Amino acid sequence: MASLKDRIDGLRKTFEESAREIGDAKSLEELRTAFLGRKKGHVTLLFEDLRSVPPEDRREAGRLLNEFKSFVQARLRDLGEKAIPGAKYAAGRVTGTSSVTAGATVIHSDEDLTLPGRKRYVGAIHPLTIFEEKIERIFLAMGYTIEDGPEIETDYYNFGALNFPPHHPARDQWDTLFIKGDLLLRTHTSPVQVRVMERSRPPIRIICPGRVFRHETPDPTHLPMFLQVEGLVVDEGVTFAHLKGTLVHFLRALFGETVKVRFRPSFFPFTEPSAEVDIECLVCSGGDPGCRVCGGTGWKEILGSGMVHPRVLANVDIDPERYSGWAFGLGIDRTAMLAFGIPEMRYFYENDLRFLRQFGDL
Ligand code: 2U9
Repeated sequence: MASLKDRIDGLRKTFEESAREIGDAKSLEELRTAFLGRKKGHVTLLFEDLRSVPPEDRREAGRLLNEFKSFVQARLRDLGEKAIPGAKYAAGRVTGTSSVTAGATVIHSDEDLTLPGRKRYVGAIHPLTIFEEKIERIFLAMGYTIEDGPEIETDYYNFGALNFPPHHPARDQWDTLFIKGDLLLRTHTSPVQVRVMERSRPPIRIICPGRVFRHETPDPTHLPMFLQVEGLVVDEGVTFAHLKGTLVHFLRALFGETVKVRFRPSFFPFTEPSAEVDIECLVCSGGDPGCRVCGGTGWKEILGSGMVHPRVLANVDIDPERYSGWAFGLGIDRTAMLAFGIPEMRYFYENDLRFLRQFGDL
C-alpha cells in the first residue's frame, strides 16, 4: 500500500515537472500519452497493478488511483486551455459535441474521430402514404375536400344505397367479409360518399381515401385489406365530359403529362354509363408481348368510373332530374405498385426496413 502511495507521489512530481515544459499541442499530447495512454500510460499500468494488491487494501488503493487519474485529467485540461488559447481539451472519452467550438479545438479521446459517422435512420414516410398524399394533393388543388367514414358498415350503406338489389349476384363480385347480422367490413369507400350526400347538398366535390376489405386469398396483387380512393362530384349540369377531363388531368398529374389514357365501357350497379380507364403500360409501353405487367396488351387498367346512377341520387334525396354526378374508384396499393415498380403487394405491409428505406428518408 505504502509503495503504491509513494509511486503515485513520485508520478505526481514527474507530471508537474513535465507540465512546466508544455508549450504546444504536441508536447501536451506526449504528456497525455505518457500518463493516460491505453497500453503503457503510468496511470493505466498502476490500475493493472491493482490486481496484485491484497484484497483488504484494494479499496483504498483504488480510491487513491482514481483520485490521481482525476488530477491528471483536470491538469491536462487546464494545460490545454493555456497551451492553445480558446481550445477545449478533453482528456477522456468524447461524449458530447465538445469538438464544435469557436477557435482551434484539440480533442484527445479513445475514439477514432477520423472514422465516418454512422447514419441514423430516424424514420421515413410509408410509400403508400407518400402515394396517397400525392393523389390527395392533385384533387385538393382542384377544390375537392377529403372525407372519411367508418370501416365497419351496414349492408345498406355498402350495397343497398348503391343500387345493389337484395340477394343480387352483383354482390358476389365484392367478396364481402360479413361480421354479424347487418354488419360487414366495407368493401369499398362508397359508403362514405353516401353518408356525405345524406348530410349535405350539391355542389359536392369530394375524395374518400381509406382501408377496404375483401374475402380474398392473398397473392402478389390481392390482399384481404387494401387502400382505395374514390371520388364524387354532384352538381347541376355535370356530364361525362367532366368525368373524362378530370380523370385525364388526374392521370397526367400522377404519371406525367405524356401518359396515354383510354376509356372502355364497363358496368357497375352504382354508375350508368360506366367506364374503366387504362393507361399505357409503364414497363413495356406496348413493346413486349410477354410483359409481366400488362400481359402484352400494352395497357394497364387503372381505375373504374361512371355517371352516378339516378337511383343512387334518389336514395339520398337528391333530385336526379335537377342534379347529376360522376364518380371514380382506384386501388391505391395496385397503382403504387405500378408507379414504384413493385412486384408484390405484400411488401407494403411486411414492414421490412430494407424495403421501406428505399422511399424517402427523413
Ligand atoms: C357513390 C356513387 C358512385 C365509385 C366508383 C368504381 C367505379 C370502381 C374499383 C376500382 C378498383 C374498386 O379498388 S377497386 O377494386 N372502383 O371501379 N368506383 S365508380 O362510384 C360511386 C361511389 C359512391 C355514391
